Amino acid sequence: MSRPQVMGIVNVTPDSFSDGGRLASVEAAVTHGLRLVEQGADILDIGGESTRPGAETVEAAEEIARVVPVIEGLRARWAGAISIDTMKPAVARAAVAAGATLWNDVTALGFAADSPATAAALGCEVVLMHMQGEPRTMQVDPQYDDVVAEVSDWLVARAEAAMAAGVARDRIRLDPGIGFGKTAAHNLALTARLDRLVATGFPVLYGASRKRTIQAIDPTATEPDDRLGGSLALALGAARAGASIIRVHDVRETVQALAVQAALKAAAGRN
Ligand code: PMM
Repeated sequence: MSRPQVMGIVNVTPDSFSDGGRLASVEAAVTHGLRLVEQGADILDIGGESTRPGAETVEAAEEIARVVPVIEGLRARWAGAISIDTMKPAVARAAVAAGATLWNDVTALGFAADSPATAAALGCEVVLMHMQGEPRTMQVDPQYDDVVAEVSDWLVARAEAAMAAGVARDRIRLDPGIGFGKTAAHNLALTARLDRLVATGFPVLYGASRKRTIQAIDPTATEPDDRLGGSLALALGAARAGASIIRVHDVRETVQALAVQAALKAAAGRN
């Protein structure tokens, strides 16, 4: 029974450098990634710059120093798909040279003028994500007339721009960007009507793991760690709508929930 692919999140950001220095944090990130693979992750997403609301930006050289040793460490021990979560072409180039196979760009190849040409030259898979505004200020007052149509139309236009620059159609995945310049109502509408994005024909990536939208529904879930139940509910909804990749922190629980949903669907089909 088919289920969406599960992308496990491996963050390599400064808080993980607090003690032991960079080498210890590289080892910790590689160990964490391999644990996610054991738990059933199909793809590992390596990120060296936080894109959380209010986050500050990082220089390319620093980002490369954070992510490349982790990608090399994983590549030496695992043959599966490795994704680099970056908006910078220089970081994407270094990551692909180290063994990454997918460029996950929250700016949909819009951050740098040479992003689309870089993606074309690298020939890797590319995730084009929708964001309104930029991480530092995107949650101030997001506005849409019809969020579902606007996000879908914008992403298809970005896909066309990428193809015009030479990116092959079958390399492109689209992502509505849950939490990126959106209210909780916007995020719920995008999730409930994810079928609309799936209908574009591009594989869809969906990521709502531990995000604040869950707290808007359950006000007691003030910490990211409190949001597992909501994360699973959103992942299952996205899978039912036809998402191809689900990006999560809690791989084991998500793989299990998706497997149970797929088994229920199969059982319903037999009766
Ligand atoms: N969310 C975050 C970071 N990168 N990439 C994609 N494609 N889609 C997302 O929804 C996404 C992303 C922020 O979440 P985190 O800080 O919990 O990783």
